[in-house]
Amino acid sequence: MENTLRDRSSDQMSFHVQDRRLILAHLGFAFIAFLIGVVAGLVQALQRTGFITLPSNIGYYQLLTAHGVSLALIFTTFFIIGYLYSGLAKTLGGKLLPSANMVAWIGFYMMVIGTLLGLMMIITNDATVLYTFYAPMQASPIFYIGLALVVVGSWLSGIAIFMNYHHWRKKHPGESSPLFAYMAVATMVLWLICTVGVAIEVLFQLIPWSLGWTDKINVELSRTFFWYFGHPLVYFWLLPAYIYWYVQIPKIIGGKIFSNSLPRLTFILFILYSIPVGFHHQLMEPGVSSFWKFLQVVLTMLVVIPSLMTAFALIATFELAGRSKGAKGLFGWFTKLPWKDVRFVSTFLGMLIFIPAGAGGVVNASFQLDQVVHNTLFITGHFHITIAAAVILTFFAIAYWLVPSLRNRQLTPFANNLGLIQCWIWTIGMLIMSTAMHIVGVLGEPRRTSYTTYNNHPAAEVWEPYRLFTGIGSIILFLSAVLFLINIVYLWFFAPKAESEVDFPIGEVGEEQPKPPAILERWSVWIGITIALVIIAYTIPVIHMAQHAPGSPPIRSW
Ligand code: HAS
Ligand code: CU
Repeated sequence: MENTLRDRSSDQMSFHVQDRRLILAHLGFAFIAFLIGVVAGLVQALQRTGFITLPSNIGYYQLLTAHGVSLALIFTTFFIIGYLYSGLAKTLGGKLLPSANMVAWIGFYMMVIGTLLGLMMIITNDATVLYTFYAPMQASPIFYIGLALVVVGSWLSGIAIFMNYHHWRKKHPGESSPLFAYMAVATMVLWLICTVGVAIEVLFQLIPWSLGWTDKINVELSRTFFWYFGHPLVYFWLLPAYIYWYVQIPKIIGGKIFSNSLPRLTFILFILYSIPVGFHHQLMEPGVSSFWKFLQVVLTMLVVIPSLMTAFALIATFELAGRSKGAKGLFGWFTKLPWKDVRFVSTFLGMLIFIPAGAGGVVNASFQLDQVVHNTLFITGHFHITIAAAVILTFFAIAYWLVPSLRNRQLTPFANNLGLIQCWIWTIGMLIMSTAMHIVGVLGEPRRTSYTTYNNHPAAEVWEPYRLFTGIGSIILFLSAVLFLINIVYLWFFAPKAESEVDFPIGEVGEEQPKPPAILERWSVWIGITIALVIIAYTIPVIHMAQHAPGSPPIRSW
């Protein structure tokens, strides 16, 4: 009986049972990391703003590491990979390749083991090195080995995605691939090229040094390898959100995808320009001549262009959708958007916040302005309104339909309304917290510091009111995170079963749109140009650093 039920329901399911398990495993693990990350985030924020004092056996920097690693590195990676698999299964024929599923599972388990090793070291206070794990602070080798496992596991996920795509293309010669699949492949191409940097840092510098095989580490070189990875990392977070904005939001708002070529070109530009720009995180560092910094600043400004293309394409999509529903006047389309649908509203709030977030990014990237904001809370504010607002609000929106869709349940009006409340609370909390961080950063408050009044120095006294707002914002955010998790538990286990196939919104391209140029699908060309740009932007400064930067012995700063 049980079996027949399962067979019958799996026919109606929107996903094949093997795919469902794989994707749910990724999402489930991501939500656990989210829970750990937001708890650590709240406690750390309350300490930092002076609201509470921590017990002597828990350190501020330890919590900050747990917060950054669980949310920025682990939650994102698992969620993104799960989401990409889901879209691939949907758009490449309804089912993932069984051989690719095998690879995907191996990748999943490697990432899980790596995460557990890393978290264990953070809990035992042997890896209090923050999410950027800068040398010469030295963590336990187990922490770095854990990181290496996560990276290599994610490569297998990339390979699984490429296998599905390759299989589809072989079966459909001459056709251009479905937009979702194309964008998923582009995201993973970016990821595989950029993670080479962190893999070199971890395998050839951090692990041998932490095992005591080498006494010193070339700090400047390690930071360079890190940021070669660290900047495209932020686009690895952003691009899945863009996939949703380009491919799925049009369907949700009852419109059409604006163009079949523009999103592809956007993603190609991200691959080209997001990688040779890591120096914009190192503008204030010695050991890199200003010519190379300037070159990478120019490339950084170029990587802003695909985001501006996205902004205009989205507004056009909204307007066309509104007009097709009879909207009149310059802004009539605005009223035709689905303001009660959490799948749209949460995303739209993210888009709105991304406008000042992007402007802040341009401030950071401007050589001189970065001197004012570097290493201040302005940067912390910047990355909270990018990753922790624009991206995460989109991920909330995705989770709200993807979880019930995978569990064959309904996104009920109750869950939708709870989701609306939750995403608005998140937005308000984030605006309070991040605005305060941006302002107090310009007033000079450093980032990555535990609570201190600097001996009641007058320069620090002006920061007090902003600390209050930061603390209040973080409490509001935590409340929203709890609501999100409650809603996810409801959608996962308790929401009523769906009677028919659950909606997985995939937009259609307008009929009048031409077929995308074939060159956009010639990956070797784009990967080749990317490698050339990387070589131009990095070779000379890296050789210079390898020859001249002094080494440092390990430091335990906590
Ligand atoms: Fe950044 C530091 C520059 C984007 C994340 N960034 C960070 C760090 C993180 C991060 C985590 O140049 C800190 C790392 C650390 O720990 O030290 N960032 C940029 C630039 C962009 C940018 C130029 N960052 C992001 C994104 C992130 C992210 C995205 C995460 C997801 N960032 C920097 C620099 C630093 C930095 C320096 C180092 C600073 C330092 O000193 O340490 C650009 O990509 C931004 C382009 C975006 C736009 C916005 C387009 C708007 C859109 C929305 C459209 C809205 C619609 C709604 C459709 C140009 C697409 C409209 C509706 C209506 C009705 C109007
Ligand atoms: Cu960057």
